[in-house]
Amino acid sequence: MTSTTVVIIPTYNERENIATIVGRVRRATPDVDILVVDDNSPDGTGAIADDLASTDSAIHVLHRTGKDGLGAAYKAGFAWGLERGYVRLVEMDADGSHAPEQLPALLDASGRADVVLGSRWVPGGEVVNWPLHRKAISRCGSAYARVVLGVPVKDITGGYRVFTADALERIDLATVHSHGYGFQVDMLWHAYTSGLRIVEVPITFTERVHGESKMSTGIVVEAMVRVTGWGVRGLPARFRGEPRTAVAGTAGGAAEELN
Ligand SMILES: Nc1nc2c(ncn2[C@@H]2O[C@H](COP(=O)(O)OP(=O)(O)OP(=O)(O)O)[C@@H](O)[C@H]2O)c(=O)[nH]1
Ligand SMILES: [Mg+2]
Repeated sequence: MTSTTVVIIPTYNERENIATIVGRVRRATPDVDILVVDDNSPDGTGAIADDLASTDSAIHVLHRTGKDGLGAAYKAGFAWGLERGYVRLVEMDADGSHAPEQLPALLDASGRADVVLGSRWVPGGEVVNWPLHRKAISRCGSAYARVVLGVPVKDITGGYRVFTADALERIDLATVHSHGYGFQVDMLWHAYTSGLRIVEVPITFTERVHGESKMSTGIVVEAMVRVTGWGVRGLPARFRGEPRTAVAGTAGGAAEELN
């Protein structure tokens, strides 16, 4: 292995997207490896990923036996990457919502942070092709989690992130239990309470064009219930005023201490 960074792309029925996203990552960041984590997609995504890997040694595929949720896929991908000694591990969706062309800015910011969040809701960030109600749900979800958990970041639910290996080792992944949408909030909550330095970098998020969304009301409700539970459990520590570190910044901009 020569690369120190791996982009982990979880897939479930992403046949129409997988080759495009892998190609874009390779072009945007030629020095970075890719791990596709496929949950035995019925549409054959895993076989397409195998074909891509057979002609490019930077591309790897982890096959899992069945659909087990985004969180489980990422945890398996993180374990794979940590075992192999990568120092930066990136989360990216397969559906084109996260532009690989913006990855260099995120990687750049990871030089001064433990966790970099690609953020839709900081100045310079934006969302393309989302109806107003979807923007409202996402912003309200982030705002709710921010207030209930006391985590001072704008985009708590986003899934375009860079973790250092050290950060993942400090987060006890075995204690991150959420499977679905809540996984991203859960990871951030763990990162924050572990005292990790968190930076937000603006991204342009584009709604998927091909394939089906795996978002459901159940996933959103799971996330809300869990967030409320963590918030209640975290209250004593907040009242005691226990210090936590979080840093927010923008691409190229100076990091700003938030608390
Ligand atoms: N391996 C694996 N990947 C999954 C699973 N659920 C979702 N994914 C992948 O995780 C990424 C994000 O899922 P999306 O369906 O795009 O969820 P979303 O971004 O919240 O919703 P939309 O963009 O509206 O579709 C995509 O690459 C999916 O293929 C799963 O159970 N297992
Ligand atoms: Mg998506």
